[in-house]
Amino acid sequence: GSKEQRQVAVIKVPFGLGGARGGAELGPDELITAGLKREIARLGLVLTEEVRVECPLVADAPIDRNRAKYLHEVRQVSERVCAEVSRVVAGGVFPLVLGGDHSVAIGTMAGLTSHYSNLGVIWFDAHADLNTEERSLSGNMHGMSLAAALGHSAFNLSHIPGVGPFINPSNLVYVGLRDIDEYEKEQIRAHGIKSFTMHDIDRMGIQWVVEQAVAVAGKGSDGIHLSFDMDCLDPREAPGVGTPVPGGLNYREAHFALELLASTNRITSMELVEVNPLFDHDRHTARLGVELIASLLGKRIL
Ligand code: 6HN
Ligand code: MN
Ligand code: MN
Ligand code: MN
Repeated sequence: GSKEQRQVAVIKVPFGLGGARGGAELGPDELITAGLKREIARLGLVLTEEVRVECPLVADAPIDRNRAKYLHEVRQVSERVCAEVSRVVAGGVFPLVLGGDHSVAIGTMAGLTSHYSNLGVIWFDAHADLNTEERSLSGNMHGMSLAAALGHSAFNLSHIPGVGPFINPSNLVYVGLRDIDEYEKEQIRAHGIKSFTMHDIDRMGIQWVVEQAVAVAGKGSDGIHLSFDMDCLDPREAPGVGTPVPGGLNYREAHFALELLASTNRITSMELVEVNPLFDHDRHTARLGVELIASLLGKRIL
């Protein structure tokens, strides 16, 4: 509710080993430099703390022949993120997690499930992030976060200390999909995961899509997590991401979506991931990320 949104804790996760190419580990600092704390203050919110989760920058093992690359590192970071998110939520504070590549969402969701018995998840992304170690074509763990959250992959939420139940697929909903692997398509169909692709947004409009998404994620759930992968945006709006896909959300669609979510007062946590300064220009993507977080935290035009 709105009471929980008055206090915000920023949890920075400078981790990039789950991604397709390096640079996502620079995301948290880039978002801070782009003015995130100033925006939080302007909104009249209390920033209770700014935590930096210690993350490995290089792999322990020199080469990773596992199908899940850097599994050891992802697991370590997941445990740390889980502990921080869990502690923040227990204190009644809104957790704002800054990635990092999208594998950090494993730890975020683990921490949230320690508090919420039936967590809804709204996943803004060009990708479905449903691959398993066995079926991933890349081995990159940022494409496996939701498989871990649903319990489909060998490494999953249940391996993280302090975790609660798996995410129920009926309370998971996608917005912005446009690049889905064959195995992921099968999984979406098999589990009946509600998916609003770019086609659906074109057809129905972002307002209708967001209203439907809140209904799905909110049905019978005691909290709704917003996981926001910056590559849901069109690369012309957000070039600084690791895995850009043409044909994404435009500037106003993204803002309007987060303004609508804010107005529901139902979002209980947020993470923003995949800001990659190495592919950006003029800090454009991080600035947009800050603006979008502000919209979710209640910023209005007038
Ligand atoms: N992300 N489906 C592709 C893979 O490698 O599994 C892309 C994953 C992208 C993940 O952007 O968070
Ligand atoms: Mn993603
Ligand atoms: Mn993505
Ligand atoms: Mn620009």
